Amino acid sequence: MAETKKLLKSLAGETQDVPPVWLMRQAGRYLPEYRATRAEAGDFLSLCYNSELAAEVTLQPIRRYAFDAAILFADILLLPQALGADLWFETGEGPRMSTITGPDGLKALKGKDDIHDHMAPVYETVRILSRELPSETTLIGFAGAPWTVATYMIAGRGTKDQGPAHALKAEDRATFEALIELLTDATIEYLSKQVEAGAEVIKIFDSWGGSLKGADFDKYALEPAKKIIAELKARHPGLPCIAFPREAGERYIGFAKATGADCVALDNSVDAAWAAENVQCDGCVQGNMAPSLMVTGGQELIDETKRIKEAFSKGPHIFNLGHGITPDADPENVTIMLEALRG
Ligand code: 1CP
Repeated sequence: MAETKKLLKSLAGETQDVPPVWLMRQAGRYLPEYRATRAEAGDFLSLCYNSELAAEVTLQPIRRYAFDAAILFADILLLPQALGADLWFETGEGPRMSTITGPDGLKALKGKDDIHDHMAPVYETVRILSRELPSETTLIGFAGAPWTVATYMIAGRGTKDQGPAHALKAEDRATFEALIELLTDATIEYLSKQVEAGAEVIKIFDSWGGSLKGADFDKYALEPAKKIIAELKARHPGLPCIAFPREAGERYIGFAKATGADCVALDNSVDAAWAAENVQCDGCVQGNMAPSLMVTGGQELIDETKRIKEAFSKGPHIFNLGHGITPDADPENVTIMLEALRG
């Protein structure tokens, strides 16, 4: 069947004069209406598990900007919580979790099929969204990639260099690999339920994928993505999948083919002209404007929007940032970017 939604057309390999557009973290603190709903919910995790309010914040940027896609409002760290890890957010600092430092921590976790009661509110958010979104808007479900989620479970927090996860990999490879395997299998079950609830596309966020090198990148970034995508496509034929191995650099080359992804999301450390030649040659790419331009704006924002659109104009492209929009972004700059892109 020919796709009618703009985002699905690009994912099916179509080149469009004006690419579809959405922004990572498009529902977030830069929007006053998000801050109001978050205050109503109480805190960030309560917002994630309140289906009505999570759907509301997912819809806010669609109403304001008519983006071509909505991304489910949730977080990659809900999955470890569903597996039994403690999770809380320190105000102004970010996530904190119980840590997995050896076989005992791993044994204390639940099994891959034991997550669904905990995740029921997230699936309900997806069902609400698939009813309420405009007919031209595509609904994206997501999860963190096993490696990225593992870095938080092992360190108990966000880290600059993923040191604790690299250390466990070096010192207790059996525990490390068992954790990656559990997360891979649980992610398949989690995403499969999102699709059953109405997600039309799934995205796998490997935000720390770039810190894996050589054979480790193949084993812990590429192979898990390949397994997740293959199993999801077996269960849901034709399901489009976006992979985001952030800061993979040269390893972006061939990543879509090797994993079966329909699209790779590019971070803003790679040049658009280079990526058009070396990555887009295999199919759809997403990205890759620097999030800082949404803070600084001006003529540079307009020029850079047009440059990226032009660089990717000869193949399928989804316009996006190279990473999430930041809380200090000016909502007016999003409008300026959309005008530069859509004309
Ligand atoms: O309101 C707030 O104060 C919380 C800020 C926030 C938001 C808006 C967090 C905490 N998570 C989210 C939502 C979120 N997270 C979405 C929703 C959809 C969207 O609008 O894009 C998604 C897809 C994520 C994914 C996510 N969470 C990633 C992968 C993408 C990325 O940004 O690299 C990661 C690494 C996280 C962990 C996380 N959650 C929140 C924070 C501050 C962090 C980063 C922690 C760190 O390492 O410093």
